[in-house]
Amino acid sequence: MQGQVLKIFSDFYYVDTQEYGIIECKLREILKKKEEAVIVGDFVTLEAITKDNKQAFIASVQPRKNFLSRPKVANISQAIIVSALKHPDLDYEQLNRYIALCEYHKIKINLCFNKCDLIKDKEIIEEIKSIYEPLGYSLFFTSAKLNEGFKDIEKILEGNISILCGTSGVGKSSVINILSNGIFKLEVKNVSDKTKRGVHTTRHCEIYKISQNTSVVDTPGFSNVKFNFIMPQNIQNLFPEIKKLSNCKYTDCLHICENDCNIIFNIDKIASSRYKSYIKFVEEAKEYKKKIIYEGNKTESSSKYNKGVEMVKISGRKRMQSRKVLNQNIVEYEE
Ligand SMILES: Nc1nc2c(ncn2[C@@H]2O[C@H](COP(=O)(O)OP(=O)(O)O)[C@@H](O)[C@H]2O)c(=O)[nH]1
Ligand SMILES: [Mg+2]
Ligand SMILES: [Zn+2]
Repeated sequence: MQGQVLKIFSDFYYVDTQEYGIIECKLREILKKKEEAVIVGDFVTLEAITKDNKQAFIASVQPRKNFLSRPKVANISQAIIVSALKHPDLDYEQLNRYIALCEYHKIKINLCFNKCDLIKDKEIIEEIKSIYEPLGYSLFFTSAKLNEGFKDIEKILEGNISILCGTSGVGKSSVINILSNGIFKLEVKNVSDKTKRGVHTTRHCEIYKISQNTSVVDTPGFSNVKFNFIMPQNIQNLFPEIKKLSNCKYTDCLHICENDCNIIFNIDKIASSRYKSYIKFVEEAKEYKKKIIYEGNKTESSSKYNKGVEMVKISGRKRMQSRKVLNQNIVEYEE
């Protein structure tokens, strides 16, 4: 029997099957040995199902079409990045971070701007449109409070597994409650007045099936994703508008302060908030590059501290012989 993992809770895997609905499963020993052997969204094969069809074991996992590592979820067909226009205020860098992350995973991007009921002047909507429409993303303006703007989102959900991501408090769970037409009643927490941020209520990734072939994934607000896993040179691939103009004189141009840079030449064509995020992510990626170079250079397996400074301890085999030893060797040889 086949099924899809909808959620994981401690050692239990809740697998949706066509035949018997949701079955509580455990992993076969062989799968336990592998880290992340089974994650939310995986299509799995079940065996040893109990007589009452309520429990089983996961025997194997089908190859993943794609997967996100933070939050851990597999086989996603598109992302809906949710932001609030107010409470919390729209955070362009955070939004660009999610966009870049989805670009990195090659997941189709849709942008949902929620809490439209809280803004009086519509200027911000025009600004958002001017920045993000030219990038080719679909934009949706919604109010979960007034149940407005969801018709178009419903259309794009059909037949897809859509992940809702965005900072905590922007209204992801409220949006899912509306999209599920009352099937689900996810817990929604008040945004704390002090910080205007939501209290974390969604702690795990979970797939909600709205109909047989339509699901949405609620994710915890994860705001601390950094681009410290990619080379600086590759950040431009996550920004369609920068990538499009990146035929600079030097192929390794990072488009920050180089001469003959086509991006800097065309800087008025790029939204300043987007370019600012680009530079920030490049800086984060530089940390990764430094680490790679450092680890590539050190040839030992351990390091030690000397007066608080980390010293690389080079293994005997790879250490260059000192001149003194070399000379001694020569002397010995001559004897
Ligand atoms: N005014 C207004 N408040 C909203 C809207 N959507 C959600 N909220 C409120 O925002 C808070 C956080 O919502 P929640 O769905 O838990 O956000 P999540 O952390 O992204 O899942 C709750 O107090 C919701 O009632 C909206 O469209 N307008
Ligand atoms: Mg939530
Ligand atoms: Zn350049």
